[in-house]
Amino acid sequence: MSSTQHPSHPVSTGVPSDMKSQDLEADRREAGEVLTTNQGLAISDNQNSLRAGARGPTLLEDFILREKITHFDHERIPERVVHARGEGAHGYFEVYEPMSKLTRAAFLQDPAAKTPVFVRFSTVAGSRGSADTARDARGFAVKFYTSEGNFDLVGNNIPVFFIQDAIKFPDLVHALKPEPDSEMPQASSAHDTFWDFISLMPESTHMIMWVMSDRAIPRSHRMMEGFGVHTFRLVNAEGVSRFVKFHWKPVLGIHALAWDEAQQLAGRDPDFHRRDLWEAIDRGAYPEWELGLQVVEEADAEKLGFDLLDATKLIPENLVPVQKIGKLTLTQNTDNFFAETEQVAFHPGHLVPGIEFSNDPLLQGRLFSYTDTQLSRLGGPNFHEIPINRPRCPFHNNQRDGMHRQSIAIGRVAYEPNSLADGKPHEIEPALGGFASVAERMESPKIRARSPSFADHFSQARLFWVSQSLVEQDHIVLAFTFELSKVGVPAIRERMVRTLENVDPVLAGRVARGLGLKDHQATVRSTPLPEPEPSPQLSMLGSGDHSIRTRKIAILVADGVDGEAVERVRKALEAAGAVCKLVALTLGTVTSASGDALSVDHTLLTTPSVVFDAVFVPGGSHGLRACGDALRFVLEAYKHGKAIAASGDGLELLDEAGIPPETCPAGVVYQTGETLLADVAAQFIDAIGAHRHWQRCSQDAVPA
Ligand code: HDE
Repeated sequence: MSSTQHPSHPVSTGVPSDMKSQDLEADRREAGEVLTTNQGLAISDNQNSLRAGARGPTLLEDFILREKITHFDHERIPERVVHARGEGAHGYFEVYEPMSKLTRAAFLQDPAAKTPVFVRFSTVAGSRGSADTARDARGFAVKFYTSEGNFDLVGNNIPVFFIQDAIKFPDLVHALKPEPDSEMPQASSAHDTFWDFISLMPESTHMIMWVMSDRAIPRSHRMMEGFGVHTFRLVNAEGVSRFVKFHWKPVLGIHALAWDEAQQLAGRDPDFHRRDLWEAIDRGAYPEWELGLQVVEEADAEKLGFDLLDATKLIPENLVPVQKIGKLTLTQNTDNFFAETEQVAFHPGHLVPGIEFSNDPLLQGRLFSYTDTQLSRLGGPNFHEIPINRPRCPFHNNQRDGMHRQSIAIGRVAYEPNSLADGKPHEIEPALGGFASVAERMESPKIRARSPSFADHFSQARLFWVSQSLVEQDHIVLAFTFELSKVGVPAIRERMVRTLENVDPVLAGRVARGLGLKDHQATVRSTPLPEPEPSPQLSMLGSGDHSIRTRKIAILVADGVDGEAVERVRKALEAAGAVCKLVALTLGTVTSASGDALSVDHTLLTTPSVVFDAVFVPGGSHGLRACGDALRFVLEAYKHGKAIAASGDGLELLDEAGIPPETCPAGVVYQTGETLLADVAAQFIDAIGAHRHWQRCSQDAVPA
């Protein structure tokens, strides 16, 4: 089979050929016809081990049994110590314009070129099998297979980090992970050790504001931003170096789940984000992000008012705008999760000429950690030969041997300088493509100390708070209240509320009330808190173009349903790019009022409202009114702020669920006597485009 004919990689989709995928072709294995051992011996009986008599003991001689069981016994490798839960996909990156003014990186020069990428999204705290929708930062790691070697942009969906120095990372992670005596709780920061650490580490305040915001419960990985977090450098061919922050901007906008929805999804569909990405790519709705840069001239770095080397700080976009320079498109799911997603090894030190580090002490520590961790995770120093990690460009050096070496290095020369191999492989000067570090002048004492420019821990936490809409602030208050209510030690709860006083007294007061801290007094300050200019880009509200592309809509149906309403509304939604699914009491078909058979996609038994973005209840489906699952379906959709539409007597189901039309709730569309189905569809599309009608979510009285 030729490389372009692999069954899961059709060439007819209009997708440009993915060169990394072609590179992997030699490693793909079809199932084959005859079952053999790993040595190629054909197997005649895969049902019975070799025994001394049918009821006797198994013989040690049974090499077929031993090979099979031994391999099975060693199928697992250590999961990632952080970011264990994740999913990956292939795609490509295109730059819009040559970026030679800023960088000599070859993959950022040619708008006609497509650089293959592999991307892995992850949560941080949970184990490999944990639920996708935990409240957590998300990893956003991109491997670019460039002509000059692999470049890895190993970022998160939050632009800042908890700590300023890598030496605190093991402490942070030990506090966050399940507590070591009980191994509880799984994939959750809502426990004593985490908040003990956070409340004792003021530098974590900015990041914790982000983690308590809806950024930490994305609707989809396709709808979240990515950030390189640290300050990097771009270096051009003249050797001019500038500071840069990397951003990924999702074309579909930035959207979040409701917290109650996220918790339910953890049980109803723990693979929610993985499934969402897989299905979108599978049906050709390729996820896209634009790569953005914030560039700061070295001479201007001091004028920012904070230290660019401090990973707890971001550059507000109203101070330095993000220039979009290219687009990432994911086009292909993996063939094999283990071979690709589990074995991919990212490293912030995988660089190409023209991109460099800064002295951020967090980044500097990461440069050590990522190779080191692969040694225990992937079993030795040859993990770069694993197909998913192998650069696409040639690579030659004199490293030899080690566990699991695949390549067969030819010849007797494995050293440099040499004359026996004509001096090859040899160095190459920077002008011809060799990597050379920026010659930064260093004259400093050897010292263990934090720069005084890292001392302000609250200004940007406050900037984040004041930049949020009221609804987003409400969600932050609720998240703090939720998490701290799960903390058993009162002193930790109180200490955290005191930390929040430094961000905003109203925030601290509301959380204190939520925690039942009746004696809480606002801190008396000699100087008032600063009043930063809000930075609109820090708010998620209003993000995106109100498009409903790729949104999942449930249409609740039962026998007798108004088939015309189903088809007209479905057509309009699908024309706008949404995905519609018919949900009924059982699988099979339902019969419409006019006698047509409509195919059911899901049942109310298996598929709750939390896996959808909106719900349409056409008239005629009377059988649903007596069904508790159907009532719960619409009530939950209502509680979670989702768009709901009803046509004909479909509104009776809503009424039955306690959603009365006369209150005209936001985002609920009813067909009244005069409204045409086309108008219902148009209003419904508008309501879905608003993503969530958050004002409804605060109605605690709704029992869903
Ligand atoms: Fe990581 N991090 N990290 N990290 N990180 C890992 O590397 C580490 C940090 C990030 O999908 C590990 O291969 C240290 C910041 C992502 O495979 C490990 C420090 C950011 C991923 C590691 C940090 C990240 C990791 C575990 C503080 C955002 C998943 C497995 C100095 C910019 C990559 C692995 C994937 C994974 C160490 C802080 C992002 C142990 C020591 C800041 C997206 O090497």
